Amino acid sequence: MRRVFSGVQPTGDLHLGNYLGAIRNFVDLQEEYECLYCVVDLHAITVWQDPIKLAANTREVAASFLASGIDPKNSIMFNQSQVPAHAELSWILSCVSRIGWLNRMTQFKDKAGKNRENASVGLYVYPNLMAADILAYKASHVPVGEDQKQHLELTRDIATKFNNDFSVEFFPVVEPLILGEATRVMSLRDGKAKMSKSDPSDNSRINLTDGTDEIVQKIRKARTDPDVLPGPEVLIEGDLKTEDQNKRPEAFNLLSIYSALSRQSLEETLKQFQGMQFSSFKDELADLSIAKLAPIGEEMQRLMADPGYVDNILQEGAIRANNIAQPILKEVHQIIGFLGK
Ligand code: AQP
Repeated sequence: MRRVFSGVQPTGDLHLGNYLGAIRNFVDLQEEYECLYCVVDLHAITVWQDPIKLAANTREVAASFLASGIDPKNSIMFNQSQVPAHAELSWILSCVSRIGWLNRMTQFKDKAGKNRENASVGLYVYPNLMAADILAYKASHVPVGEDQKQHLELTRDIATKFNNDFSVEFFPVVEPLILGEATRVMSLRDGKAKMSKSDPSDNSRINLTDGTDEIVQKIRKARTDPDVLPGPEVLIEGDLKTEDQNKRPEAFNLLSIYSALSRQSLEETLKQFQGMQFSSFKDELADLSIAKLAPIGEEMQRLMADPGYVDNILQEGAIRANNIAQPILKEVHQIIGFLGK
């Protein structure tokens, strides 16, 4: 069975990183796999969310799925809290997962920061819930950005331990799908920091709902360096040499974004712009970004103005998702030895 599961948190300000690292790949995979795409609201509340904004952000993520090209008749689109199997299986998997494993998760360290003692327990066990999201559907493939790779490795460890503990071949060992030329889009203000919703600077990211002027301004203001654009000599077997990457992180971030948006290899982009000044390249990047993103932003605005339509799609998706997850959860109960029908 080739089944895809992935999710996006409704934490506001969806950005180009979410699009290139995840949502655009969701669209591409629809033809080949049975796909479930989830607005992971249970994950969102691991840090405080204003209830009114959470509901609006949930619709925004759903609108971004639809506007990017997810077909809700074909793929299953829903919000996580509407399918109880996620929370239930998460508890069971929390009893399989080990504290030592969670202690190694870098995202918790980054998000909890120095205030670790005051972070929610939910933030700490977030990866167990993510494992439950995937395994509740026995998904075989998970498209994500590179930042989620470690959590997926944990999902594999949890699935393997469950199978070993109960001497079954029940959960699949999932494969991450980290696709495209921009699997880790970096901040426009700092080429060493991930483009992120929670960055306080709006200029650090291109939001999917940004208009043409905002896109142009943010790209013009994006941090660069004084040198002209490099050529393909910075590649070794198609990959960027680490020393070059470390020397000019902002330059390569913009070049990777261009490659991903134009669906061409980094090598082709380097050949195209070799020796050019950044000011001219930024004009090209702005034009391309507007051509690719503005129609999505406009369609998102249109959909968000019709919450009833979006809510219906999510509700229907939740029924279909529940129909897949419930029998799997029932089997899990039997394997564990829980009494019941
Ligand atoms: N910068 C990025 N480059 C490539 N992919 C990215 N993703 C996130 N940021 C980038 C991918 O988007 C999907 C959904 O992410 P999420 O919203 O569920 O969680 P996140 O990774 O925590 O996203 P943010 O923007 O960094 O949010 P905050 O600031 O709230 O932590 C995932 O597949 C992710 O890999």
